Amino acid sequence: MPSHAESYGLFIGGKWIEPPQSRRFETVNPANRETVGSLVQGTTSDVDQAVTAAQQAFRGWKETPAPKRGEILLDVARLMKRSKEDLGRIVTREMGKVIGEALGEVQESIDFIEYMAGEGRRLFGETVPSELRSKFCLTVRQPKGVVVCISPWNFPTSIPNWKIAAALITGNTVVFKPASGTARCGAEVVKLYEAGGIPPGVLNLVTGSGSVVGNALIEDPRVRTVSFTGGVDTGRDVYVRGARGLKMVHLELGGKNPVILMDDADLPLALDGVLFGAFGTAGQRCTATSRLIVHDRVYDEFLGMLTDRLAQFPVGDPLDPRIAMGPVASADQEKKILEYIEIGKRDSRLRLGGHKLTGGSYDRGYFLEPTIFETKHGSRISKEEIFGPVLSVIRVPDYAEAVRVANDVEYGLSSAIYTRDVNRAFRAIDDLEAGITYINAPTIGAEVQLPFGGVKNTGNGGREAGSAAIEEFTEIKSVFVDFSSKLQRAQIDSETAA
Ligand code: UN1
Repeated sequence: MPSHAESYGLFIGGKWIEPPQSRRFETVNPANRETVGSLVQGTTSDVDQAVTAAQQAFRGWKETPAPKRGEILLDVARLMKRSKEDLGRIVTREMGKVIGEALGEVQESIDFIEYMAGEGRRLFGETVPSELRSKFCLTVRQPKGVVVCISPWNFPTSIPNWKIAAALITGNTVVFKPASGTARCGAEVVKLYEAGGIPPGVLNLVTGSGSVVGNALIEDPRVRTVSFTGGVDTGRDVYVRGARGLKMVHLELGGKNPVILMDDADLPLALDGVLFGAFGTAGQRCTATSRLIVHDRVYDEFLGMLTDRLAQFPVGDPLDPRIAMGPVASADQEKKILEYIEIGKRDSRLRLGGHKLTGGSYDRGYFLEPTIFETKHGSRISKEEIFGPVLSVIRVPDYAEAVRVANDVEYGLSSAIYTRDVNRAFRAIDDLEAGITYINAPTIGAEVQLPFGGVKNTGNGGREAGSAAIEEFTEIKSVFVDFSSKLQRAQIDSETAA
């Protein structure tokens, strides 16, 4: 797996192909603007071929026993372990997150693929009693068919794997479209599945724009399920397009994740958590801590601790293991975050940071200062997703107000509370409107064996990862086996059956 700029075709029907007259696009390292990958700008005809290949491969893959499908996934995981360092470096070079986090992300991919391989020997259904004698009732899980996976740039290997491994173990075939900005990572993931022995057509890759490739995939009538992670506006559009075809559309969208810091919290512990939650991945996680809701009694002390530590927060080359925060992922990201910083300056108090970093090697990339605003609940920066290293700090008088503020946003992905009061911690599990709640830990860092997703505008009610991943990609069939050798009519004969 070389680390210089590399060129990829599309992967359709088990072959890497270069469509005639195809145009290409390049991905760029946000730390220094070097070219990282060259990929095909897919067209609607490429989409058509990929869906055809996936459809043709479906029956064979569905009929492959699930434990055998799991063995292939285990081989993919084994290969990924072997190339973890190389893949991690590509993640860092293409996306900009620091190398430790990139390796963590690749590990998350490996963990999930292994977890799903094990599912090949479970895929549990239910057995349920019948109201009639000599009758047996059960459910079985069946694949949906051709599944489309559209993934974002912020977790360019693990989010694709959350989708692909779950879709494959359950017997679906896949067409995968990675975010264009990190499409090389997507292609590298597909290469590992190819090397692990995935049969032709079972996993296909079409790179290119959302407006051409993404929309054509979502609208193809042969596709029954779309799994999408990305921004809320795009997600809404994906949902509407899918709805026209009555498709199952799985959405993982934004967040405005709060950490509540109570007056009895372990402040040094919370400090480490808030720094990691807010500035890890330069704040570009759906789960990033973007609001810190602090009890009045510890507000000044904690803000002092936070700004002291951030004054020595190393921002720079993300391949250097001493660096805590790399660049933001692209010029577009930088522009949007700087716009939010300007919005914040109008109605909030800029406490730290707020600038683009310049001089020396900073000039080659998209480096921003970690930024802290003191704001009031209701300001735009306190409510809108910024997706960058910008933390809004809000002072509250008590727990009740902290929860009110935490919940009064359109999203509900992750949430956290720091407190030593066990009753309050359990109360918060009940009170916080979010798909994920952490007690005495930051809002980021979900583990793969638990469901992942959120409430309100974070999605449309589904979850991925954990046991929920199986729900996402299967249809449930209810089966009634009558071994009485006579007609037994449910609801009518149940009283008299013998
Ligand atoms: C995301 O930000 O879209 O919980 C996914 C976490 C990671 C996954 C984040 N395991 O922060």
